[in-house]
Amino acid sequence: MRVKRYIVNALPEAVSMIRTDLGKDAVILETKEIKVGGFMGMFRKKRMEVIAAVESGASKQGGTELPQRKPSPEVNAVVEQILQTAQRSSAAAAVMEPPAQPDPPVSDKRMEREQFIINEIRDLREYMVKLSRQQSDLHALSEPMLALKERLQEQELDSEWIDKLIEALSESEKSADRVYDRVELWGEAKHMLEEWLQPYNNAEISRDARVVHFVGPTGVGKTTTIAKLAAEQTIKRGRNVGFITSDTYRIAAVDQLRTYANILNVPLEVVFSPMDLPKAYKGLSDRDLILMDTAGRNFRSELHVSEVISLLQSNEPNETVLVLSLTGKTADMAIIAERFSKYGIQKVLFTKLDETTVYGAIMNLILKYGLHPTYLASGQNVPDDIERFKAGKYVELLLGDAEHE
Ligand SMILES: Nc1nc2c(ncn2[C@@H]2O[C@H](COP(=O)(O)OP(=O)(O)OP(=O)(O)O)[C@@H](O)[C@H]2O)c(=O)[nH]1
Ligand SMILES: [Mg+2]
Repeated sequence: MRVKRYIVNALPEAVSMIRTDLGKDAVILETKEIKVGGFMGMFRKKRMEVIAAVESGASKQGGTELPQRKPSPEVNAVVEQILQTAQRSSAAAAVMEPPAQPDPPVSDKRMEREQFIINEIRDLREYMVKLSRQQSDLHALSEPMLALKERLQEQELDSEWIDKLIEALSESEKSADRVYDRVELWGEAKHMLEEWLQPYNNAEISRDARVVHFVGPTGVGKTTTIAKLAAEQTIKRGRNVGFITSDTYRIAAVDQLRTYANILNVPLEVVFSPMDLPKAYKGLSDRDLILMDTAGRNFRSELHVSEVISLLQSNEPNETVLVLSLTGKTADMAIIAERFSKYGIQKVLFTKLDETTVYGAIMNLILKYGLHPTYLASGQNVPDDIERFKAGKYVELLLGDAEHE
């Protein structure tokens, strides 16, 4: 395709030049009023800038020829659309007039201006390609499929998983040779998401672990959760639980856990540094399960992460659970999950389910970092407000009600 630019007094003048230069198949892409010449911004004359193009085989005289570009087939299709639209709108202007004088030689300034126009045209092409892709995607999706996509976007599920799910559902519709209604689509989506989460379903505190460390950002509910789990493990599993806390950072943090320890009748050891750990373990040698509390810190900082990791030493079978609050931002949770997953942490526990209606972060972290969710905490009541993570129940929360979304 050849593209040329003309500066003329009026459109008919350009039309005749275009006809002469580019032939009868040329079309006008853009017309714009511009001001040229003058002195200190005054006495500038009004002129018209006309951009015209032709597919091939045009004459080479006149106008300013812009560099050739080799568009992709998709771009060609979009450009074809632009050309047709421009052809329709400029049809009225396509009258033959005697050829006028060619433009003056190209100056540096003009070259710059031309480059600017080339860039503008390229941006327009890219935008049109993007737009046409989006349009065709939207046209391809049924109303229930669009509603599902919107629901999952509201749930802040990563677009990677949304696209994957929509693609799988479209495939399923194709093989069923029909379009699902909302209830069917939600049912199928639930089935697929549960399958994705199957490897992560029903994880809990490992029965083999004798020491379980809890780490996580400030105020997410580590200490409260430890108290809930101590009650669960004592009552449901009949295990003798002991507490260690290394949270000597915050005033009254030890007292908080000590209060729970007294209520639950669980012994507590306090450690100030990794050197105190052997003594603490010795003091709890009769316990089946030791739950260790740590100080909440800003774990966006690598230094704080390595500090807390240095405290998680044990010769006994042990595991570490990352505690995250669902009231946190997904992007911030992802940074923290990434920091800790580098140290081999595989389990995560989500709190404050009761304070949000947006659940996508759970799935994002599970699928992206391979973290196994253990429990969902949903309130401040110790020991009641906690339950094991179940994929089916979680997917129901994520999808919501088919009829109401
Ligand atoms: N709504 C709600 N509140 C919770 C939940 N879990 C804990 N909390 C509350 O969150 C606040 C902080 O809880 P903590 O257990 O002290 O949190 P932490 O992670 O130990 O805090 P630091 O040790 O300071 O980092 C308290 O008011 C808890 O009652 C939950 O699942 N839902
Ligand atoms: Mg605490």
